[in-house]
Amino acid sequence: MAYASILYQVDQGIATITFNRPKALNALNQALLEELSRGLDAIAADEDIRVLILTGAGEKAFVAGADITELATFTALQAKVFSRAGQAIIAKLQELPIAVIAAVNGFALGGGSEIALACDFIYAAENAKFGLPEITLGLIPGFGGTQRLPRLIGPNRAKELIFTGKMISAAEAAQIGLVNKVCAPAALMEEALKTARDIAAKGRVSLREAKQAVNRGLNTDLATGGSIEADAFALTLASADAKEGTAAFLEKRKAVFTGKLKG
Ligand code: CO8
Repeated sequence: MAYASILYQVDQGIATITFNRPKALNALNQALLEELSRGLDAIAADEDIRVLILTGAGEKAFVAGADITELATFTALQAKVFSRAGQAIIAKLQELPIAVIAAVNGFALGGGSEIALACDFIYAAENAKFGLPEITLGLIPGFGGTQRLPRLIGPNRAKELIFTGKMISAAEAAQIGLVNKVCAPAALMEEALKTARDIAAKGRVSLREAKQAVNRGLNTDLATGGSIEADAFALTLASADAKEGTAAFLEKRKAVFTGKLKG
């Protein structure tokens, strides 16, 4: 399957999608979003993939937002279609039953921040910059930023960023809980890969269920969340990986997870 605006690689259960329009700071146009959607479908269909890492080509940007050149030509209806399509693709990213790490290697602005926000967690290079600058264009975030950012960092901090459109550094982003780890630019991918390898060695079923329990629980009350967790716990207990994990502990050996759905 050919891609032009992204690079798609899979190695030992770890997929990497690299946004690849470095001359436009990897800005999101319709063609790139369509390729991202196809890449996510390919990942969802491959049972061997346990982790996805998203990053940007070049040294300057993860994604500098929606492509403003294209955006400026849209009618209101086209903008709505583009926004809904982007939201659907970002929801697909968030709901992948595997771990998704954003390795933010430079500007993550507007739609770029919104993609990073839909990942399970973010590692950032020291030179990374985050922001939702849409208000400086007379717009508002359209790919879920007004919803995911307040859930992650709280409404007051989110409103300050959305109302001012200002950019924050990787260090500030780590301080407010937007970023898990800040790395030297040259070490970013290796740090993301190290964590990806650690996660990829775990059971596929327990990874999927843990992710779903966190994500679904966040959208409900604590009691309902507890019930979601108990169902997911029971399901994992019945899995081949749980049999292997508990047996390996009792036999004092390292578990080898297969991710099998039966047996
Ligand atoms: N779209 C298109 N081209 C871009 C974008 C972009 N978002 N960002 C950068 N570029 C291009 C520049 O035009 C420039 O091209 P050229 O070399 O041909 O002139 C090239 O990339 C390099 O950029 P700069 O020369 O500007 O580089 P600087 O280092 O001086 O500045 C910045 C870097 C600060 C990142 C600056 O480029 C910038 O402010 N970019 C725009 C950031 C922005 O406002 N992003 C938000 C866009 S809106 C959005 O994301 C909404 C998402 C939801 C959409 C909902 C749909 C309706």
